[in-house]
Amino acid sequence: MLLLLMLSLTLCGGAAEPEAEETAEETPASSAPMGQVEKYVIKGRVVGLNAEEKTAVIEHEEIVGWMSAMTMGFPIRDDADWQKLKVGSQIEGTVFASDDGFYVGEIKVAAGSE
Ligand SMILES: [Cu+2]
Repeated sequence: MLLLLMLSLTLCGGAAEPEAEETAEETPASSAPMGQVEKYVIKGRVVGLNAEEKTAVIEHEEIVGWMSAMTMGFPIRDDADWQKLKVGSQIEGTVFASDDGFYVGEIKVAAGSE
């Protein structure tokens, strides 16, 4: 004998969530060439360095227009930039983002955290 107990829970209250006012993202009418590079200001602290990959793990503040605050790895292309970095460095730089990926350049290390 088989006893099937079906418990159906419906948690749908039907109350519509207030819709967040969305600011429509306006894409410039096809005037942007492919492979366009976007630039964003990044501020944060270096919490890890991977010399093999030449990536820095940066605990970054919100990158306005791109992403919220988090800790993540960023490729560093410039040797001059790379040599400035130490774990613990407080940095400010520019994220260059394109269809090919992203990297951090134009790095400035805050005085006292070199
Ligand atoms: Cu991030």
